[in-house]
Amino acid sequence: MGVPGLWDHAAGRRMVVAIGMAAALGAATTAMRAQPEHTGESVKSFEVRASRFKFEPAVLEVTEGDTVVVTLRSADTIHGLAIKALGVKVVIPKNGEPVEVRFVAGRAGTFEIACSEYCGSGHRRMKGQLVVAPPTAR
Ligand SMILES: [Cu+2]
Repeated sequence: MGVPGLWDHAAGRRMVVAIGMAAALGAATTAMRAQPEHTGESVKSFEVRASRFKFEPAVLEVTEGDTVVVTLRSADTIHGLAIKALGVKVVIPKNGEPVEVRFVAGRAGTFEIACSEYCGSGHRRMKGQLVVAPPTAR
């Protein structure tokens, strides 16, 4: 059933695009009326544990426009969290003290999270991802 499956998938994609356009039109109309936005923008909070040589969880999923609050703790030494594409950078102290970083996920895409403090032999592979989905109609 490979071919019908593909067709179904294509139809699904077209549906998603149509919904997206309807949402964009809706947003424009809303803006003209100076009503509050209904794009689902919200605060997304995460607790991330940093240790040699990983972030847990490694993948953070949010929606464009969300305010992202990440509380970071190190399980061992000094680490850092940097999302270069979004200008985010914070040092995570080694004593397990929580540090909070807050930013707005201003654009959709997949952005690399890297450790910004040299923490040992695996420092370069200490990576994560911030996945910012485009806004959807709700
Ligand atoms: Cu590190």
